Amino acid sequence: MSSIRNIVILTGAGVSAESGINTFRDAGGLWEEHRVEDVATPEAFVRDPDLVHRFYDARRAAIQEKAPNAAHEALARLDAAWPGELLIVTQNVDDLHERAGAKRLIHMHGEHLNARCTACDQRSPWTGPLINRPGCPACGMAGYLRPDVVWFGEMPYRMDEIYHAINRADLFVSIGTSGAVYPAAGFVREARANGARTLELNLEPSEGSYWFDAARHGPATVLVPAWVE
Ligand code: BJW
Repeated sequence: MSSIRNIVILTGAGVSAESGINTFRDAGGLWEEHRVEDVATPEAFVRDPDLVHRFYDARRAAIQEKAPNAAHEALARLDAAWPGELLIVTQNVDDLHERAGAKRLIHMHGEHLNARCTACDQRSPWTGPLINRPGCPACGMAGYLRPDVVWFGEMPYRMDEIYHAINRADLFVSIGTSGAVYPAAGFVREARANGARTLELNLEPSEGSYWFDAARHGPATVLVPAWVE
């Protein structure tokens, strides 16, 4: 890694799988016979908010019992030790990267532990099951609280910062993501176009595996510590 100074690391559900958090598209990744595309949309929330709240309440409760694994911990060590620029961009809404100690981190698809008001957009900490009636702490009774996550058709968070980092990266590493969801699935091409080396660490070849200079396939708790050390 001697010629490498700036690193961007994209993570997906596969990095948390060995902590016991289900991925979206692997076997068992469906929920109550709904595809994620059918519950993770603004239209689904309008159509059946109780269903969407149950989906997120169940996942939020499950996540709080889980702990970071060796992959999260290895990335946190790299973050602490790396002298150059480094950014972990996670698509995950769990908090396992920060619980492992990662600091240079962006949650591009939001965070389970926040709620957001549909009227004023203010974030507030999640404090319990989100009951589907108005009651935003910031704007009073005008807005409904929704999970502070990015659904299909919505703009992922902090995209300017992410593209800025990708455009400066010497190395782009993708860990535990299927490459099925954009814009994250397009980051590897953006990084390549700007001259970065690209590496995939995933259980199996992802949909975009073709775009990476190198790939290692296996469990994240094995591959990530081996790559970091
Ligand atoms: C392991 C492992 C182990 C397992 N070790 N590995 C047609 C073409 C292109 C784009 C579109 C299109 N039609 C619509 C779009 C846009 C749409 C999109 O991408 N749709 C696709 C279905 C095609 N995207 C959007 O709408 C996004 N917004 C947008 O595009 O805005 C406009 C824009 C334009 C330009 C720039 C910027 C913006 C928003 C997408 C929001 C996604 N939201 C979700 C839900 C978040 C909240 C929640 O958590 O509920 O995000 S959907 C879901 O998928 C979640 C994930 O973050 C995301 C990605 O999933 P991930 O992490 O890859 O998980 P899996 O399950 O798919 O894969 C796990 C992988 O791990 C597998 O490969 C396993 O092998 C591996 N694995 N165990 C290592 N132990």
